[in-house]
Amino acid sequence: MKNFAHKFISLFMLLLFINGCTTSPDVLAQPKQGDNLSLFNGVKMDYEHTFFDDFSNGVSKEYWYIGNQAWGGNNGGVVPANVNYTDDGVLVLSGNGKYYSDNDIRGVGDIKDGRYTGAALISKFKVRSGRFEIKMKVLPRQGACTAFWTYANDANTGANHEIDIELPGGNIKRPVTFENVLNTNYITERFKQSQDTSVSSVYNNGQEVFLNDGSWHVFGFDWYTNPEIIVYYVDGKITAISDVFVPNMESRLWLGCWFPVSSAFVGTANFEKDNMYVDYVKYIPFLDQPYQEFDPPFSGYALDNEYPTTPISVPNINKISNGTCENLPTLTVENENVDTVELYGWNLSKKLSETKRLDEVISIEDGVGFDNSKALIIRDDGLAYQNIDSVYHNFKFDFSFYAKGKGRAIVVFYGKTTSDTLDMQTFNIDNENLSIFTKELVAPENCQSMMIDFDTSVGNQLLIDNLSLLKK
Ligand SMILES: [Ca+2]
Ligand SMILES: [Ca+2]
Repeated sequence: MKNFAHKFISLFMLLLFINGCTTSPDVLAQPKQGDNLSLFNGVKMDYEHTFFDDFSNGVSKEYWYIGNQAWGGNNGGVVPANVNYTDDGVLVLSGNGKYYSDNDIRGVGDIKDGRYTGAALISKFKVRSGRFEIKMKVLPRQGACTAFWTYANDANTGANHEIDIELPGGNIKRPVTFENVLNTNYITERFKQSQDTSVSSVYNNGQEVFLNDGSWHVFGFDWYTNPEIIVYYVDGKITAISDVFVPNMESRLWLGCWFPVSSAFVGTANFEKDNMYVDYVKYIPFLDQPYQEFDPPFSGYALDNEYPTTPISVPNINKISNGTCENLPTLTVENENVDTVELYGWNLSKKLSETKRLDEVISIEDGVGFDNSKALIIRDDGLAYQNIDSVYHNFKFDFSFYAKGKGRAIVVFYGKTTSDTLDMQTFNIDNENLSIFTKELVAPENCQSMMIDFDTSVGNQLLIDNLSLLKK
């Protein structure tokens, strides 16, 4: 607690002395994890200088730079092509994962083919002590870091003043999970405090919270410099408090999603494409809080003609990667010893009993699928499956696919590991013409991930195409 308790007691005595017994005790109470957010210690908001952007006019050139730069290595950076907005005022920031294959986005990091590219906005204005808030839907898959942060880096002094909200959590208290949020504040890259909080645990009634549930959540922090304290919150509940390594330099405000591939600190991006959505960003400075004047140096941003100019509609993201099979290349393997190939999200494999080469029991063929497009064909003891991470209790999906021939689709829901099977559902397929199969799926209690698996049997063949798993 450093000397905070000490300062607090002196201040308390002083206020008692000044105000007698009229001071409301909850103003003086030190904030605690799980408390409702309230202003601390009588600090006042500078409402006159409130910043609020609900993105109803798209992405403002007056307020925001659009990031066009990379950091962290082994990724494609953040690029303007991944920034969009809807006509009802939602900022759409896209992330392209490990299985991205559309070839229409170029990376600006050391990976250039569009994989591991995210999106970020950076404030043109400077911020300091105050309340910072964002209402958003996080990018709901592992491997992409959804973040909201203040940042000021002075290469001359080594100062790195930064306050971060990052998702998913689980960086410290493994596993990586959207049940947790990570809150970190820095004054240099080394001097920092990170707190990894299970959000359910801050609710007294023990309600489950999965921050990638597709609902809007409000994330933020109150940054005080006198006394030095940061109060982080989610949906009005305090998730973490820090009174060490509290920044005081003027900073810029950042928001976005990016791919920390080399550190894998938010897991692996085993998906094709997904989005983060932002309803609004709000910043209200605090009055009478000290700060150090600073001009955060900045480079690597979009040109004016790279800002989005036409709204898009909110896409319903297919959790299955390359479900249309259109970008899958022809499968060829060197010899019969190759038993699994990972192809843009598809794990193409064969049972132990199968002695044929993998490319004899699995093929990708043109002209045979939906509307004469490409499809995946499984023969004999071949099998094809995909894993989908971050699927939690009561998540509902519309699952559908086209199939022809004889075989099975099996949906498996897993707990903490893939040896912990919670529920399994089987679709039996036996039809000569391409037919659609649909079902609503609901994730059971304790669920963490799911698998969709297709197989057939010796002497038989199963064709599949247009697979889709849409979260409801
Ligand atoms: Ca909005
Ligand atoms: Ca197809």
